[in-house]
Amino acid sequence: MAEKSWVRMVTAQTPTNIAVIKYWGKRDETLILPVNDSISVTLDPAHLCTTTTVAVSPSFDQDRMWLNGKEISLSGGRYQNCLREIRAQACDVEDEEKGIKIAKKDWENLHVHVASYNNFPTAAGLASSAAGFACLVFALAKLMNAKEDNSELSAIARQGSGSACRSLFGGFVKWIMGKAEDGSDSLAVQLVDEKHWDELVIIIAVVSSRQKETSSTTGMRDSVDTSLLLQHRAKEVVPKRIKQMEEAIKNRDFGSFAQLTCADSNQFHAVCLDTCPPIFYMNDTSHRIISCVEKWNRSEETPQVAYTFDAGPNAVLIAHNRKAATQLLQKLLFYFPPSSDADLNSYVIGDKSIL
Ligand code: 2P0
Repeated sequence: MAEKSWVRMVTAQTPTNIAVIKYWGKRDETLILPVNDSISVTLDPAHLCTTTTVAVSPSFDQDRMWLNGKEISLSGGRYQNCLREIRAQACDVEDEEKGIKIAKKDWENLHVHVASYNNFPTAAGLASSAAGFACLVFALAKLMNAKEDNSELSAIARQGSGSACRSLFGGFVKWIMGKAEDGSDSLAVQLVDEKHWDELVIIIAVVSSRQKETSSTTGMRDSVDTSLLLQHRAKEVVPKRIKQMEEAIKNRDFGSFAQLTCADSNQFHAVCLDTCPPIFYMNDTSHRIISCVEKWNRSEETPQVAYTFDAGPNAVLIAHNRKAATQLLQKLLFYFPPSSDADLNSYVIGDKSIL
C-alpha cells in the first residue's frame, strides 16, 4: 500500500422506495428475513433520496459515520453486519491517477468514514432507512471494488434494513422472501424498469414530518407476536396479491393496480390495529385523504389515484397520469388549503415534477 496521506472517496445517490404490497413482519430478526414477498416502486432520485460519500484512508483509525451532519454510532448490529458483509466482498483497487493501490487483504485493516444526507424528513414514514442502507452498501461496494451485482448487493442492504434491498433498482421491484435459512435467497429483483410505466405520477402529501412513535422494527415484532391477521395475511392474502400485482404492472392495468395498492395499505394498517398494543400510524388527516380519494375513484369509470401509507401518517398518492395528478393536486389544495388548520403542510412531488 502507498504512504499514509491518501484518501479514496466515492459518492452515490439512492432514491427511496414505496411499497405497494407491504413488507410487515420478520421470520428472522438478525438476518432480516420477511414473512412475505413485497413489491415497491422506486422514486425518481431527483426527489426523495439519500446522498452518501464513503472514504477510506490509512490515516483513519476507526469506522465513523455522520447522518445529516451529526455523528452517529456505527456500533449497532445492522451497520456492523453490512460493513462485515461488504468487506468480505472487497477486491483489489488500483487508482493510477492518485497513485493508490489497495490489495484485497488490506481491506480488513482499513477504516471507512461515511457522510450521508437525506433530502427528506428522517424516520417520518418516508422510508429513510431504505434509501440510507441501500446507498451505504452501494457506495461501499464501489469504494471496495466489490463485483457483486445489484441483487447480490440487495441481500447485504437487506441486513441493514429490510426495505433497503428494494432501493438498489429503479422501476418496480420485488423483494423475494426466499426460503434458505441463511437468507442467501432473500433478495430484490427488478420487475420492470422506470420507463415501463412512466406516465404514473407520484405525489407525497407530507401530513407530518415528526418522527414516528413506534419504529417499524418494534411494530413488526409486536405484530408477529400478537396479530392473527398477520398470519392470515402472510400465508393466504399476499401470495395471491403478489401475482395479481405483477400482472397489473406488466399490463399497465391501473384499475387493478390501484385496487390492490389501496387494499394492501389498508390491510397493513388493519394488522397494526390488530397488534397488541395497537399501533396507530395514520391520523385523522390521513383518513380524510383516503375518503377523498375513495369518493373520487368511485365517481369515475375507473380509479384515477391509488393511495398507500407506510409506518407514518404521510400519504403516497399514485396518479394514473398527469391529468389525474393535476386534478388530485386541485382537490388536495381545496380540501386541505395551506392556510387552514389542517396540519397537511407541504406537498413533495416525487417521480415527475408537475408543479
Ligand atoms: C414496506 N415498511 O414494505 C413496509 C411498509 C413500512 C410499512 O419496510 O426493521 O424500515 O429495518 O427491516 O424496512 C419499514 O420497515 O424495517 C417498511 P426493518 P423497515 O416498505
